[in-house]
Amino acid sequence: PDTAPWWRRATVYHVYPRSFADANGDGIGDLPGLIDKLDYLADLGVDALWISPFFTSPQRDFGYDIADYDAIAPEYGTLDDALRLFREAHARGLKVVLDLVLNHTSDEHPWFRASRDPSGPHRDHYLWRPGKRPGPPPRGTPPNNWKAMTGGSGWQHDPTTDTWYWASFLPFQPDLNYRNPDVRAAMLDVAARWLDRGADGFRLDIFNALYKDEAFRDNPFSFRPLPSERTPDGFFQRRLHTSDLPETLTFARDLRAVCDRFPGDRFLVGEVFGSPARLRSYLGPSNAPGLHAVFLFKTLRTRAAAPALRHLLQELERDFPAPHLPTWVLGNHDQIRILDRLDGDERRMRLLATLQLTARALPFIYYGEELGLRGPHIPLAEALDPLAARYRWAPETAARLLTRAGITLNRDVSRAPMPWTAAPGAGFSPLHVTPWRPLHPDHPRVNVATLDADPTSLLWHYRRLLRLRRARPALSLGTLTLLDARPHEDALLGYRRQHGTDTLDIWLNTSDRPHRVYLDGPRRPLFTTHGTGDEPQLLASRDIELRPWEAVILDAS
Ligand code: TEU
Ligand code: CA
Repeated sequence: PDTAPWWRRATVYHVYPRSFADANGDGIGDLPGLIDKLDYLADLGVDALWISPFFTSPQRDFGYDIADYDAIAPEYGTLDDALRLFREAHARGLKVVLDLVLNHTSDEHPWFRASRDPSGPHRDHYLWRPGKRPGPPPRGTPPNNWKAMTGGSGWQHDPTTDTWYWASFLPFQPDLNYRNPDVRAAMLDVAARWLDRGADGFRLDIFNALYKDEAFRDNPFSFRPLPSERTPDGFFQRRLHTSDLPETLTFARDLRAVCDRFPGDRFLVGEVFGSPARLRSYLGPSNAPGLHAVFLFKTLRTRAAAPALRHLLQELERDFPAPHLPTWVLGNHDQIRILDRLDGDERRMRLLATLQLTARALPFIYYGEELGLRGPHIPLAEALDPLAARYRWAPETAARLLTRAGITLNRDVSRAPMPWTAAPGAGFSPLHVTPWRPLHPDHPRVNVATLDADPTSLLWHYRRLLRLRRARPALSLGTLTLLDARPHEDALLGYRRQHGTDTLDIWLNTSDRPHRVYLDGPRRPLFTTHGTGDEPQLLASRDIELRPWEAVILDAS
């Protein structure tokens, strides 16, 4: 019997609710729209949804600026809709993971409004400090040298009181003060209430920023910041006092304890950045567990070439050995879409998707990835993303270069409406209304209905892989060992997944040439990127020839 918690066998589908499906025709995706599409998601073969924030918010960062953690933004629906979403998802065997933004609230949250009053009871809910030199900038100076994740000083001046508040991300997202026990308790209660309402877990937004140095000491300057510490404006510093404080791990354990009070393996995945050791630390030791998983963003920067992929698998096995489970992300709402990163090369995309869904990892599929959705062209100057607004002055070429380096300035591009049909408007809204952001011009070709009708499509590639993943426990629970790809290790990647008597071999050819793989025993091909799944099974022989850019899954049980 399979006693593993659900998330060990799950594939998670990431929904950006504003862009998924619009039920009431205002051009904005909503919860009733998402509920209408649950059959599609269940049929796709995913096991859980992670939904970007849908709580009450001025939407300046599209929900990552929350003004009420217990209410649903009216454009997305009502609390009843959220409860119905949980029920309908659960009825289809789908878990629902919410996006919990603990680090900061909106500056329109009642706590923050109240905290502007230095003598008010909520003053200490946020990080208010006097400046180093009094007065408004540029003469007055902030309390210390800390930089925001988005570049520039993260201190924001309040002219009425001549004090500064700290904001790790954007100025309208003031950081909460987790050294205040009232804040800790209140935010743990937010989590408990959503778990009680039926949420199966949380994705934790910029979790590593929760605690800041108690003494507000300056961060050290660095000419060589870690990749995760690079900001778009070039002000480099080490986030020694603004990130990854030990207190954050203690909080992770407290949050885990809240989850563990509820039945059904409630799940926590952290958005954290940094070295593997640092990331792993959030999982805690087995006798004092923290988060269940952390995102590993290196999976979305790897090129589709056998040597790099082999190296990545080796790293993941070394850094996150069982019982840890690495995660595998190819894209999210902050990053350029995978197919754009691959310059539209769907062959590479299929190989990466095969790897993502057959490696020893918890995969996260960003909505539209299964269609090969690409980002429409949106000039920086027309972006609604507040991050893009900050860099509106940047020339397009600079923005493109930064994107290549892994810093996406215009996140609108990867948040295009989901194309459902070939009709004008792509079936995103019921009527022919203009969606909140432009559809990709390819939508008459790249949409659910059209790809559903084509058994060779990328959508069917995902469906077939997800079905196999469900049918074969080795693909989720199994160990991973690399297979010997010599003498073609530059072109071929092979690995074995094994769980009990269930054994599968996966081979990828990341080259333009055919390559032969020698097998050490009889194998039955179960899957190939180059087929539809209903062709007669090939007979086992001592070797198999992989066509250019082909991936195969062989039964080695
Ligand atoms: O993102 C945090 C973050 O630092 C990056 O993902 C960043 O947006 C990216 O590097 C820019 O290229 C989280 C959310 O995922 C993001 O959508 C929010 O805007 C942000 O936190 C603030 O809540
Ligand atoms: Ca709507």
